[in-house]
Amino acid sequence: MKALQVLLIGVAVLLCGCGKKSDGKKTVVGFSQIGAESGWRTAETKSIRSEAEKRGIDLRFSDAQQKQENQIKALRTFLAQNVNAIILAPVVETGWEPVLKEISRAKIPVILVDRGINVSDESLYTTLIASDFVSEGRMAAEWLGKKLNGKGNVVELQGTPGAAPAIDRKKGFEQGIKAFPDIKIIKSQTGDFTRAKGKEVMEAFLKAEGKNINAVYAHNDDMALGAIQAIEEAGLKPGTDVILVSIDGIKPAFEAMVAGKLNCSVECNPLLGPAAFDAIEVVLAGKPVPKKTIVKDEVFDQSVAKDVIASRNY
Ligand code: GYE
Repeated sequence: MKALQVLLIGVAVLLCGCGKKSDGKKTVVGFSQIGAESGWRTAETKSIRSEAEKRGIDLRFSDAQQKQENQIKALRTFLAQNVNAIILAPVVETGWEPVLKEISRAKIPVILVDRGINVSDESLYTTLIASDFVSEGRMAAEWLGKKLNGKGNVVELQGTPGAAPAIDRKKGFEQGIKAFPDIKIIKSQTGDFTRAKGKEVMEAFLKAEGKNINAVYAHNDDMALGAIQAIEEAGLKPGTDVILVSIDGIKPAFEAMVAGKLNCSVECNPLLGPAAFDAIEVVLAGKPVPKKTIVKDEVFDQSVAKDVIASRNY
């Protein structure tokens, strides 16, 4: 960065007083993260942490190890600490109303990132910043339908039960695949968004169905990468004998595409830090924010992987 640019940014930071409240104290934000189950999630955590640091925000980070009860505990701790705002990446869609009611009574804004929730009263959260998971599932189905020339047997590796991206990516894929009546989903099971579980479930699928399986649809890249290992260990060629499509677009997925083992990945952008803190600044300034911000995603397959891999940021 050139000296002038650095100077200008410095002046801008001083003028807007980012990260500081009017009393001169640092803005305190609690972030309840799901865990570290996937490359996507690690990238999201990094994005939120580094954006907080950049803006001089005091970030209280809590890792829930995939458990909703841990997230609820973390939210109550943030409430007791009287933080200025909360960022919540909710592991599942339901069960949030009691704790969100407590937070809402204290008038602490809640920014939902990456996953949505199911509440009867939408005023219990301030805003949601996420991708359109139904559309991601549909894009995966359209791509796969064409790749299989409209015919074949698919096995599905689902994300965490009850999680918005698992529910919606399943729904979107089922909608999209209807356009190809000769494509059947012959098995569908959760692999919990992890590589280890993806491998384990794929091993069971291969045992039961063997060469009957023409393709894998995985709700995230990590499970597809696990499935690739299982396919190789079964003596088959991933990417050729078995076609694989997944979602996220993390760097290791691009590497697998370049190696010819993964066929397609539908992007889901995890770099939500800047948008989350922009929303917090607007809300804390007393201004309105949109209820929902949808992050735009693209489809990448083997034909473009090599050209774009260097420009991938996560
Ligand atoms: O696709 C998956 C992760 O909530 C959108 O969670 C996120 C999903 C992501 O574990 O890899």
